[in-house]
Amino acid sequence: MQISKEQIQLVNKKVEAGHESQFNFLAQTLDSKGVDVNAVVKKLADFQVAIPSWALGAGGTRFGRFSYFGEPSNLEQKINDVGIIHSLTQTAGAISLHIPWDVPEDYNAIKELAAANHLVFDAVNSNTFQDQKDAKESYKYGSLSNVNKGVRDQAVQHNIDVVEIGEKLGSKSLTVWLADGSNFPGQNNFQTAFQYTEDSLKEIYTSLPEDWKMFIEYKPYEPNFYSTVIQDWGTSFMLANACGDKAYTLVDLGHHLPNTNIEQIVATLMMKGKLGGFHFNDSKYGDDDSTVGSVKPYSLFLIFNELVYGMKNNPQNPYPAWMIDASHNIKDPLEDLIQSLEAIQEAYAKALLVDQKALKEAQLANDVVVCQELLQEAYRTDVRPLLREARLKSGGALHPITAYRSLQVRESLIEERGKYAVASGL
Ligand SMILES: [Mn+2]
Repeated sequence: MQISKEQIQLVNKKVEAGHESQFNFLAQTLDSKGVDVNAVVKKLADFQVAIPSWALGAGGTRFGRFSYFGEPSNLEQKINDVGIIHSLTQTAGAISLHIPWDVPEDYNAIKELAAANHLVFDAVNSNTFQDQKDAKESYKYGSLSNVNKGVRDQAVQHNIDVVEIGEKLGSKSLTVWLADGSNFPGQNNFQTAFQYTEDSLKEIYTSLPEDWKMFIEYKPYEPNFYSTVIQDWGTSFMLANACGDKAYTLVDLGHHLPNTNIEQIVATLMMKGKLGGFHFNDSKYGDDDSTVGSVKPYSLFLIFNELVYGMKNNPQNPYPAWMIDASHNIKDPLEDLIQSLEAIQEAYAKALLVDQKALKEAQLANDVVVCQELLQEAYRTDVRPLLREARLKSGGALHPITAYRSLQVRESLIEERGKYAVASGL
């Protein structure tokens, strides 16, 4: 199923007048404060977030998985789903593939399908956290850090194969996330595990094409519960530096212990030119994979405040690769992703409204109260009319969730694919 521009226009018609008056009022208010509203709207329209191929079906926990009907069961259907989200939101112009779950059979056909859906291929993700069918070695005790050289070699080769697949699709980056670690004290030698990981990453890095980047993701726990080899941003940063200029740290919002100051991590990495990628989600306790902005929207805003500052003031840092990394257990995955995109855009828009000049002055004067007022002034602005204007200008839906439901997208997908189609992946 595909959604046409005409269908979206028809749905928009009913709410266009209301939007216009709300937008004009906000634009006037912001204009009087010296905000260049058109520039903000353009930035929102340009901001694109990749959707990972594994987020389109129902996820699950170790206790159970509750299927969502009409899930995409092959790569073509996954691309179609992202195309649907993109046509409604105009914010999801890229897809991120997981190998070996999504190896294309016909590369040209897949590239054509993506292009027809106005999508590009974002980072490719390797998988050394599961054993693959007919694999010679097992990752039960780790992959790039394994004490057995045969296992490490297999894991390195897998990453090289993933890069080759990505090259055929037009991807420009590889994301490495390791499940490596230990479940019990004494199980691993920390120093050896780190050294093997560094050596393995360097080997992968050597095979990286000239115009590619390698993102190194960190996580403090899970699936290993005593230690992980790449536990935090500092470890990832050390490994990226050991590899070279094309290696970067990737920040995943869910991969932090509770109350970690993620905005400060973002600021430090950007200052050092090493923030390569960013994974959005939200959580209450840990890596909960919840809808972006559903639990801690103010934290997300503070993080975006640093991202906006970094994108403006840190030319040494490349433009980060944005991706949603979440899993949906009880919602329609497409609706959840639309909500996530809205929350990302909202936090971004609010961060763009922060009066950076006044903030700098207040910081220099040690006026703590004004510093807080300036951030909260931006945060308290209802920026949703700006998001709607950006979508309207790009041909998207003013209210994507309402449009998704009134166009009966899920019903059509179930009709097309059958009720019990199950997404490939985890
Ligand atoms: Mn992630």
